[in-house]
Amino acid sequence: MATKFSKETYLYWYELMQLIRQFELKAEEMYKMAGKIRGFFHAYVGQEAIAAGCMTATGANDPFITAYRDHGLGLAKGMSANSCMAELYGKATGCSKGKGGSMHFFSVEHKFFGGHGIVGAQIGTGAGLAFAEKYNGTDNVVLCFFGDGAARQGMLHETFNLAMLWKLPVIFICENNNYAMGTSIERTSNVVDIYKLADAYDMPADKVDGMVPELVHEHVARAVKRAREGDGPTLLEMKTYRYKGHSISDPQKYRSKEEVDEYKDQDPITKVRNTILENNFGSEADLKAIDDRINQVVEESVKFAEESPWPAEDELLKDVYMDQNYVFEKD
Ligand SMILES: Cc1ncc(C[n+]2csc(CCOP(=O)(O)OP(=O)(O)O)c2C)c(N)n1
Repeated sequence: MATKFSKETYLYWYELMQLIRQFELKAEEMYKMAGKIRGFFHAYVGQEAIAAGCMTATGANDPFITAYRDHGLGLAKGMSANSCMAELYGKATGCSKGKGGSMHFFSVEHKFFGGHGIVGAQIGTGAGLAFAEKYNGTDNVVLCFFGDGAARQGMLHETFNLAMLWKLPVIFICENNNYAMGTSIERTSNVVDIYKLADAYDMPADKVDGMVPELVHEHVARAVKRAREGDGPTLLEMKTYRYKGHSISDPQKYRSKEEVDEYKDQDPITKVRNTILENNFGSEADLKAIDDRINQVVEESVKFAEESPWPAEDELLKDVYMDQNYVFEKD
């Protein structure tokens, strides 16, 4: 069967998705079994096809911004596994100097603008990044990711309105994994097709199978073209699923094992792997070589994190925003 995408694209997708998956599984192990990582931890496992398709449809200069489920997109943008694992460990060599942790990956160099803990806040900030790109006369397009839960925040509506009015170069990507913590999408609104929210602002929108990197790429590429041509934003609702709980401490009583298995049957890594083999884009041995390489990168990141120093004491208040005229401050 002929494919629309090249051998190189499939091999890139496979390697990136494996990197994200193996990084997350290793980090979870270091959290749960070894007790090396503390605090919040939200895994991207299951959602990798979105990162893969978005990467091949954009360029290195196109900024990404997301919520706290940020490990996968940070790695996709090219942040090193070392700097990401060290951040989870809270070490000085982490991408946020060990002071952000899981929810606050950040790298200006890689155009990855976080990592945000306030649900929906990054929707407005993402439009702000797009405003800056337009103001500076670049042709960069911002990819602004948020969950189905965040779609219920008022911030989305104010942002959609201004982004359309000002034709900002931004693509709003709702990673609809069906749950906001333990609350299913049906329990949050009568409108369960999130892409329809764009109608109120005349914003082009579409629903995409987020388990299929080919479809993610095609839709994002189309939206990127529109944005680069000055035609403004697009909303893409990507239907996906997280195999793990909302966070590492989620007992997952709100869903059945059968439901999780249903999505695991559509696993994008397995599907891309099969496409590579069926089209002779690579052999079993080639794929094993990729798996081994990823394994080495991830193991090395653990070693790097373990051997890295803790942040120095004088780092404690550096880069921390403090309002000097804080009204409630007592002296
Ligand atoms: C403003 C705000 N309200 C509530 C929370 C608590 N909270 C953290 S994650 C979350 C669920 C968000 O779900 P969704 O946007 O679908 O993202 P997902 O976790 O599925 O990626 C909530 C309510 C928060 N962090 N910020």
